[in-house]
Amino acid sequence: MSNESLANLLKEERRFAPPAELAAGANVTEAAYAQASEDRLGFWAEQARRLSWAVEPTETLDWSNPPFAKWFADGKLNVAYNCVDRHVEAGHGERVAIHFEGEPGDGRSITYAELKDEVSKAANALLELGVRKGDRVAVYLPMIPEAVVAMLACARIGATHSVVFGGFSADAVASRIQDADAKLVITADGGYRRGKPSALKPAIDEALAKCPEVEHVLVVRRTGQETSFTEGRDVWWHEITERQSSEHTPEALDAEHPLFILYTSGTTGKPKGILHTSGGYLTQASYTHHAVFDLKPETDVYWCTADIGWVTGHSYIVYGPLSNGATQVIYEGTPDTPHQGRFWEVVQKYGVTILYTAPTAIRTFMKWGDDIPAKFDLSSLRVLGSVGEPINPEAWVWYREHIGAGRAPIVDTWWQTETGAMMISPLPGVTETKPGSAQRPLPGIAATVVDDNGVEVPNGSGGYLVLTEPWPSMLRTIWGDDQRYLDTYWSRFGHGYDESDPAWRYFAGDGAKKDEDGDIWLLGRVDDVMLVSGHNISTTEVESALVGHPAVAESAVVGATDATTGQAIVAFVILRGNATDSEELVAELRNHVGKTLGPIAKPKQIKVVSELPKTRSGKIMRRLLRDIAEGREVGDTTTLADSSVMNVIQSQLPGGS
Ligand code: 6R9
Repeated sequence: MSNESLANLLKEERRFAPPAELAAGANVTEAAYAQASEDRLGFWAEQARRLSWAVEPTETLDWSNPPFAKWFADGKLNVAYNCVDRHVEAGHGERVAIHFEGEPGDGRSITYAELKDEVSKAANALLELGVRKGDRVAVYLPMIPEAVVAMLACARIGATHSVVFGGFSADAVASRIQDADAKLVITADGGYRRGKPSALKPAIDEALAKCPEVEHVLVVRRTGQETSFTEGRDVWWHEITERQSSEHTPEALDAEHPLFILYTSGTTGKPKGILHTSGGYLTQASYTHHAVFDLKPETDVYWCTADIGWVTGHSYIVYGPLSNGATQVIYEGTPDTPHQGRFWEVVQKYGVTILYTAPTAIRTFMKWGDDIPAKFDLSSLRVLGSVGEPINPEAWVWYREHIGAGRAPIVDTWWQTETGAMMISPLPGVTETKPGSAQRPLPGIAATVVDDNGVEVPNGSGGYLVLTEPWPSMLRTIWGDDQRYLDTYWSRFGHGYDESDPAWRYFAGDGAKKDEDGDIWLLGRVDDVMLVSGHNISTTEVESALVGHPAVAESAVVGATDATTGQAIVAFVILRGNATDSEELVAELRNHVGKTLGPIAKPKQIKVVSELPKTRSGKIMRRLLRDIAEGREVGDTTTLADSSVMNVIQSQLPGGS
């Protein structure tokens, strides 16, 4: 990273100490860092004991064939038992596991005892349909409780689930079903989005024309809309589950038994099926949820707004919270249906104490205005989380002030589908937080920043984020493609690059810097870093500078090929409600970036638009904007949350129709 842009982030001097009361009663204190650094494996062995094992592991890490790890390999457990039955057995059967809030305003609360019955019936239904341990099951559902039940039912019988986000096209679903070789699909007639039923089943019907191996489709009735049914293949979820016994004995599975495959889109190439296994994954998902959110299962009401089709939904709606016996909210729909205060209404209704959401959502709430959250009682909130992208300081401070009443600590959690669980994050009762920084590797996690040659950079410098020790919830491989696993993550630095280097280094693909205290600041995907007249400039920093101007609500920055400077910075901005597009404003924004980051970072062009192309997890697809900036036809849009957005953007640009 160039030094001029680094200097900018170093200017962020605001600091926020943890609230004294939270610190005094925190689940995890400063001592955990020292304990874990003295004996990292002993630390994880202790965290594994937070779970119930059918056979306790005696071995912690087997790293004899790096970078293929085995954690707790001689232990046996059942993940669903850990998430459901053991809480009932401990006398918490009457505790609510899920408060479901449907978009149309319907809902139901499900206790742990009820969840146990539902998961057992679904497990029995899967068995009746011929699904066996080791088979793959694709899940294509809206955000309804059945999504959680379906995943846990798979885990219970040892089937490996592959959840595909409900917004993906038939083609995207088909390629994922084929790659995982799934034998059964669980879907629904539809779900509610933006005030109306939106069909899901037609995409499955279309996809399955190309997937002859799929034997059955289980269909949940959510909307009641007209749905085509293929005799012999399709089965209604309610019909088959109703007649099942609510007794099912969970099988003890090997710690390394495959729990799920989740496809990450990646910027290029075919999606990668990230494989996660059971014991290590659950250990870290469970521990981090307990530590980073300071979860008190008796009193907290937790809400993660992610979709189940994103890794955040897997680890922090299903496995982390349920393994900890949490009470949580699951919300089906969009944040502005039927009104822009819907999230805050939900917080008030259920007394949510811990909220976990994404920077893109926070910036949208900022754009809608401070007066909207102000109408609701948000005083129950005590910890706020952020995930998915670097959070710009502007949004961080707004989140703290307007949602957290200037009191609730923010935990900015860095992790990936591949890491399975959180890796770098403040701890709410320990860390003095800095707006925009994920700060410090969690206890038991080793991460640093290296330069092009893989050498650790000194404090105050930038480079690439690497993970320097294996961790329990790490991906085990890319499904069916060990070589791609090695090439993508382990060949850029360390032993996989240079055999004389004894150390294995996981390359995360993110740019990062260390500040003077050694705290880590994430700078976005390395593929997105721009090279302008020989200077590396991170898209994140230019975007953050633009959003720092009062007229700008959101921005996305790309480097477009330029004959003179190599790459030129092109910015797409969404204005706030009270600002209008004009030449003066564009000039002012360019100057504002110049003043904040230095003249080299001034965008060559600024284009005002009303939408930005995003994945469902809120990540901007810069690749598509680069296509526009370089005048090419727009590439593959199948992983966009809303595929019509690219047409909208193009029609708003000069020469657009
Ligand atoms: C959990 C998740 C992973 C990529 C990751 C990074 C970005 C996620 C972040 C963050 C800065 C954070 N990312 N959290 N960047 N600060 N707190 O998002 O998984 O969808 O696989 O994306 O997201 O670029 O490499 P996934």
